[in-house]
Amino acid sequence: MTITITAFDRSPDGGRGLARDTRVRWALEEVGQPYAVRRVTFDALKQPAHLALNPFGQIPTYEDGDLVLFETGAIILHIAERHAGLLPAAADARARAITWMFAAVNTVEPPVIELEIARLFESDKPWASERLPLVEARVRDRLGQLSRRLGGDDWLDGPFSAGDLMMVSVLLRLRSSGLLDEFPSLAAYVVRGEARPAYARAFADQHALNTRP
Ligand code: GTB
Repeated sequence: MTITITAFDRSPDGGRGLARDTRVRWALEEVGQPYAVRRVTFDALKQPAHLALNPFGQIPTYEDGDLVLFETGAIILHIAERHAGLLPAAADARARAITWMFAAVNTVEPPVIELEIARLFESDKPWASERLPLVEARVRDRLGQLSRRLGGDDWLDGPFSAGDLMMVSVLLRLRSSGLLDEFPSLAAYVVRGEARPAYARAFADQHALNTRP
């Protein structure tokens, strides 16, 4: 049975890899699982056929036979649990890697999204110049905490894991803000993630889709 994921018919980022299908592609590439991509327009996202897959009308979704999943955290955990390569075998190390997955989506990504919203959608508001520094400060707090934990290590807890895949994916969303460069060890961590052949393949595939004529 072929795994099928959904992605934007055309991502608004023009192929910069910021839409969340990229992290699922990356996980599938890491574990060597082939997959198909079904493109979904913004209109189709909110139609019954897609809402049956994801009640929130979003991409990405994941289908494998009768199994339908949404939420990238759940999708990547599922992939990592079923295929070798993204989670350590030892129970405690595995639990810690999963902890980092949750930390990425629950603790680091929320202020990152707040910053995107402040920059992209609120910059014309009369209170924007007061709010933006507050949001940036919350992102800096998280980056400082994360960089202190990473220290001089390559990855968050031993070998590369699904926790790193998720954390790097979240941090990539910050690159255009310049904030990541204030934390050189995190900037280097992200570059290490991007240098993985599986990431390069995932990025190239979504880029080809989003830059096609
Ligand atoms: N919590 C969910 C998950 O992790 O799967 C969030 C899924 C989600 O936010 N999906 C977005 C979506 O479908 C695409 S990734 N949005 C359409 C909608 O809600 O109607 C977020 C995203 C979108 C676009 C860019 N970009 O163009 O730069 C970056 C990130």
